Amino acid sequence: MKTDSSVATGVHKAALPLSENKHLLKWVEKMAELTSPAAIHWVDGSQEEHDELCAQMVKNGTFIKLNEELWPGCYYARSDASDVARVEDRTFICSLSKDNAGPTNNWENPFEMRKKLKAIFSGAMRGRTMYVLPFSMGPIGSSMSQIGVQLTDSPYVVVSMRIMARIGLPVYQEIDKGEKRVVPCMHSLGAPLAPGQKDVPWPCNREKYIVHFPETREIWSYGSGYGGNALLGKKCFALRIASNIARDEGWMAEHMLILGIEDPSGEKTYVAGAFPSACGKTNFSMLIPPEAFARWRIWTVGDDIAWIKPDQNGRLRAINPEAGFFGVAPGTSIKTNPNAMATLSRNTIFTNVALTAERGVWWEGMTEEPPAECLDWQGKRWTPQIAKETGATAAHPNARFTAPISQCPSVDPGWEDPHGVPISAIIFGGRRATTMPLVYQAFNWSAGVYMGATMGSEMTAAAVGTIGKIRRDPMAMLPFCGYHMGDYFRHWIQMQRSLTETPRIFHVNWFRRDSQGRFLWPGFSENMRVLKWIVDRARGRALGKETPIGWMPRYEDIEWKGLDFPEEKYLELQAIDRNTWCGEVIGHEELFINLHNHLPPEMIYERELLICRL
Ligand code: SAT
Ligand code: MN
Repeated sequence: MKTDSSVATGVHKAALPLSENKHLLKWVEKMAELTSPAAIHWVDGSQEEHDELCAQMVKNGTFIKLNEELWPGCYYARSDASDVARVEDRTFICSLSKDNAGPTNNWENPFEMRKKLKAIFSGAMRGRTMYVLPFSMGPIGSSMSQIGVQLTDSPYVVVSMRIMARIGLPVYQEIDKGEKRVVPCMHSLGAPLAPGQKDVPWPCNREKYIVHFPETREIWSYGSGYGGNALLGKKCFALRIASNIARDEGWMAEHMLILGIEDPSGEKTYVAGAFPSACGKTNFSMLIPPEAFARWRIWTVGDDIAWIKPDQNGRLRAINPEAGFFGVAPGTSIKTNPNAMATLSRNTIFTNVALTAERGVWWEGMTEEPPAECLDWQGKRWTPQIAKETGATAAHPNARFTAPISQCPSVDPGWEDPHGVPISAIIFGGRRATTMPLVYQAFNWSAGVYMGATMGSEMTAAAVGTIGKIRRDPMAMLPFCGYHMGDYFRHWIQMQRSLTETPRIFHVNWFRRDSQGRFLWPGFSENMRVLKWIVDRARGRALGKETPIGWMPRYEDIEWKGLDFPEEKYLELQAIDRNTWCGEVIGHEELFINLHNHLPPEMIYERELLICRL
């Protein structure tokens, strides 16, 4: 093995270990033996290192540097056409017993899986550099944060993780204190290079494995360089492994945004919200209130993941373990999300969007007028005419921007508070064309857990699968819960016992359609009206009407100033049809039958009560 990194121009000594932790040094050595990289690079997280890695990727064709005048500090990448989203059918939870993974996860015997991994990782990094990438999920030093080290042969992952997490020197210091358990995250693209072999812009392998060992808190990912498959701090660690840690330690690792609502008197209320991937969590977390709410502000803490823990006073507090947004680009515009547009205007990595003639980026929905011509996400010439003829989109529907949260104009001043922010309400939501009203509130905690557990949503492009089909996605955690879903519901039910005050629980649906298929609700900024009712309810100062499914705002309970929304339309939007709902409850059954031997009895009682009320 070479003693210096292939990246090094001799400027920094990336090959020298930056930690003194014996376990870490030994593990790195062992993994290098297994994967046979040409060099080892200890990531320090510096700007110089970042610039070098980017320059190297530009040279290699992985990155195109965007026009510095238009897009300062930004880079453009196109993935392999087969590596564009999370691969749920290749994602495994290898707990010791199959029963612990439950029917909603793919399980493989951990001993068999280790054998398999050993075989495929053997020599997998040949001809490449292995990066040692230490990262902290959550502010460094916070008691709510967790530490991991990712070994990866992808420089794209290193520069992406520099945005998405806290990485580098300060994390080695945390590791060297030896106070916290470090989660080992092994990652290879599975594309070794033979001597003299020319690299491709996006190396990956057709065969993919995204593997979790919950008991030993380990992650092994093979074959993909994209998003949640490869940025292992995100879904693999912060959700699948962290959900296991959280259950054992009495807290919650959730697929939730966190936002703060500030009213004109300066009173601030934080809420957490669970929506499946690509249902507008990012837009919601950066909402700009409509004109009529001139002195209200929405503050963004996070757009994807929340770690929530009871404090000494029995109140839930939440941190966002991430430091960046990995947001869906298509549909993002000055109109739909000006805060996101400002955030991604610099120091951002764009993947699978379109490249314009002036070396800028474009995606469907970014502007009303598409560019006359551009290169699509696969590098092919694209024009509006070609789109009309072939239906080809310029950007892949799961094209993403990777941008630092600190650049978001609505970032909450407390977003890095090591103690987290207090959570007053939890919002569940899905993408539902029918059945689900705009908003309602669960009667109490266990009814709220039932509400979250039975959440359904139409599928999106965030995962490989059938787009548009409704799937039950409990708490938006179906692909992310690292253990038995029935036990997860039980954990939720039990959380109530450690709380002096439970957050109020709500369900929203921005996507209900009328009989002609048109959206009933304008969404976006106008969602502020729903949020205001939620805050007022959580603070005990708004009325609601009792219905079979929960509390609902009457027409007069919503602030309508500045929006012409007739009462009839509101009633259509909020309608609960008893017959349709009976069908809905049968849909709940489908999920519960699968989970029956682990299902907490509260779920059965809540369903029975709901049926009685209907
Ligand atoms: O899991 S990803 O990070 O690729 C995106 C998502 O599904 O939310
Ligand atoms: Mn997500």
